[in-house]
Amino acid sequence: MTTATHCPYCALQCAMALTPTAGARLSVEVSGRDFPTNRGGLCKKGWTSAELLASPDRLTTPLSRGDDGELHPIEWDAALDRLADELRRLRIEHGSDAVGVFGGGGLTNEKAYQLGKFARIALGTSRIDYNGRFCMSSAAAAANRAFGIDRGLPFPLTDLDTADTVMLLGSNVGDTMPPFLSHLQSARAAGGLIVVDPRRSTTARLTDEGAGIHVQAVPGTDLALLLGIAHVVLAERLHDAPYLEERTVGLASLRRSVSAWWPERTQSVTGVPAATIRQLARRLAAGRSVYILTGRGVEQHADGTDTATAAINLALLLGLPGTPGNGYGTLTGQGNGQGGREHGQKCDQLPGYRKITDAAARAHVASVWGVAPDLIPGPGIPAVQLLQSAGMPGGVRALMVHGSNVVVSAPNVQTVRDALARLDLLVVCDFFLSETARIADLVLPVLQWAEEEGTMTNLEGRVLRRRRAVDPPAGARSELWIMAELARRLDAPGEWSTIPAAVFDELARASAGGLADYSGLSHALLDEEVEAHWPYPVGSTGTPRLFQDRFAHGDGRARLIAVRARDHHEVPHAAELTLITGRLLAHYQSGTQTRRVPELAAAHPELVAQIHPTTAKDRGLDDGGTVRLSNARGSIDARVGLSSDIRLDTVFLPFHYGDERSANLLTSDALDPISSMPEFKTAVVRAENVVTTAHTA
Ligand SMILES: Nc1nc2c(c(=O)[nH]1)N[C@H]1C(S)=C(S)[C@@H](COP(=O)(O)OP(=O)(O)OC[C@H]3O[C@@H](n4cnc5c(=O)[nH]c(N)nc54)[C@H](O)[C@@H]3O)O[C@H]1N2
Ligand SMILES: Nc1nc2c(c(=O)[nH]1)N[C@H]1C(S)=C(S)[C@@H](COP(=O)(O)OP(=O)(O)OC[C@H]3O[C@@H](n4cnc5c(=O)[nH]c(N)nc54)[C@H](O)[C@@H]3O)O[C@H]1N2
Ligand code: SF4
Ligand SMILES: [Mo]
Repeated sequence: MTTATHCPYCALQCAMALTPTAGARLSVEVSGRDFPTNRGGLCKKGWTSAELLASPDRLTTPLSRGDDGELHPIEWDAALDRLADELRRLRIEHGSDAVGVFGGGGLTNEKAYQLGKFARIALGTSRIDYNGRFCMSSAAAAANRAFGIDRGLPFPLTDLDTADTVMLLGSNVGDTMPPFLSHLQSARAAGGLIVVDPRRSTTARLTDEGAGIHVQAVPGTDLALLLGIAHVVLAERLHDAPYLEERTVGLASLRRSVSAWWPERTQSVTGVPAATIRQLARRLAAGRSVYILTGRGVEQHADGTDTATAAINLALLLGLPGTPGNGYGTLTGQGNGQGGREHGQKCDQLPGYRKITDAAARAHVASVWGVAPDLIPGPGIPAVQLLQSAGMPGGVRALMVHGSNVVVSAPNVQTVRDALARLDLLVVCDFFLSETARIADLVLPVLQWAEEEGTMTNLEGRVLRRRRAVDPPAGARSELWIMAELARRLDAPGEWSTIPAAVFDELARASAGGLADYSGLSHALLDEEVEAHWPYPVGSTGTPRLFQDRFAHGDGRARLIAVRARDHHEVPHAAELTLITGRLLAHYQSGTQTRRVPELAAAHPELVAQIHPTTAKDRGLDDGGTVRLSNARGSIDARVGLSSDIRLDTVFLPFHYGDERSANLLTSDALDPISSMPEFKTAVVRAENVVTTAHTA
């Protein structure tokens, strides 16, 4: 029997069908399934996703570090007893906040919800955060302050299908969500695809031959660019005055904040010609159906929230949000990057996208959990600080990791590796021995996507069913079961169901009345394949489009928020380069899954630094040779990949490799003051030739 489900990887959540293959090496075969986001298409990560179900690397028993320093198999009961004892001891000796939890945007809604609840009332800790901090936090913070709500795309993706102008800021969907490209055809045909990226990326190349404009700005100057475009919009009276009057507040201060960003000044900061800046403003204003979309390229900066805010300001000046056929959005990344940020994994949030500091929210959630509101701890600390606090006075002494490979993907990663080494106890739940699992004291093997039931919320805020198609290997356990078993051993209050549909029902009740209201949904309803965009309160049929009548602030109006371009923490001098980091088509995130798929590993077997031929020549670097990239934080050797698609002052590394090939050895942990997003996208590095025979032999 064929099972209808969705891809395990990114937020596009392409629909797929899994068909059992009797006797074959793989237990199921993948085919694309028609669905609005992917129209039957899949990228090669999706096509090959089932390979990992039968991977020889699969963990099938808990592993515990012995006195010899090695990981050894251990029975489940013994593992959980030992873990519960340790957690209890740490709590008694050092207080509840000595135990931390690190979640992931790949977890189903059910697991993300249960993890937030587990941290707060089974462990009693405030110290929970998750890898979405590295991903969606700046865009979320910007949307919350401008619109009063954060749903990545406040409209269905198919709305783009008739657009004549789409501006992609720091997003390379051509590699990161290939089936997305079908939604850009209309804008390309109208000559209106605008891509802002320091690289001529796969997506930027789609602007060739009259299909649009590639804006190859200096990395990290997007905020200035957006202020410059807004300046032209106002100076040339291209703004939508009636919309601004009726639907927004803050125009006067916004006007002042962009007044000094005339095109020539903007050019001097961004490297974008003044004429192009004027052309962009005019094109955006002239479009009939216009969308502005941001990706990690502009958000993963120490000024990411202000940059996303500047993009929203521009969209508001043009009257896009909430106007039919127009819009602003951010492209959520992980499979459940949207749902993962709504149900309580964030250090300051409770389910339903509620604030943990809001007394009424606490009372509501406490009543669903069956505890007194006082039992729910206050706000914790965001991801980077949480990780770096490990083993420090007042920091966590134990950490439970569910769905992240932090020793590869966290910024300035050597500090995180050092911090985790100081822990009394590191527990990693995973299905592979990721780089983080490798250094754990206890590894608990969990289920993969096609082995469990659940729900995911895609980049459009659409809630989807993930379905079980194969039996898990004996020895692996569901995370709901692990949490229930630990909760029982810790004498935790409340109910701890192991049935995903039941946990969903509880989540739905906990979310009722919140911004992300799922209360009208259930697994049974979702099984009917209804189009379920949240908010979906009881009695409604969901909300495909937000903001049509009002924004989510009390007065119904959006906020224009004046933001300022700041100097960067690090500026390249003389021969230094700006390192930017990002993704390749064939690999996913820290690479722990995709590096285990032979076809994907073969596509990018080693770390390659993309560098301009002229830049390389100046440094004596040859194509295929080895470059050493270094700064005060670390040093990496990479294969040289010459390409005139990148700026002369910039070098690009993917972050999909572990250990000494981790791009994050070089990235900065400078944080955005509002979102706590780290500066993943720009770091200053030196680049030198390394004479080695290893690569060339
Ligand atoms: N193949 C693949 N697909 C994925 C993922 C994956 O790991 N692999 N991960 C998923 C996840 S979690 C996410 S968050 C999304 C991310 O999806 P994207 O946001 O598309 O991914 P990135 O490659 O991180 O960054 C996009 C682009 O930003 C550019 N960039 C870097 N610095 C700057 C800058 O200062 N300004 C501007 N304007 N651009 C800059 C890079 O050159 C890059 O082309 O992808 C999802 N899809
Ligand atoms: N330099 C640089 N660094 C970056 C970025 C960048 O652009 N540049 N991007 C950042 C972004 S946007 C993101 S989202 C992060 C992602 O980086 P990570 O958080 O490291 O993400 P993954 O590599 O997907 O790690 C997920 C881990 O959880 C496991 N896993 C998958 N599903 C489940 C599950 O259901 N339960 C459990 N327990 N485990 C599961 C996988 O096997 C894997 O080991 O990286 C960030 N780091
Ligand atoms: S685009 Fe994303 S969801 Fe679609 S097949 Fe590829 S990884 Fe899976
Ligand atoms: Mo992400």
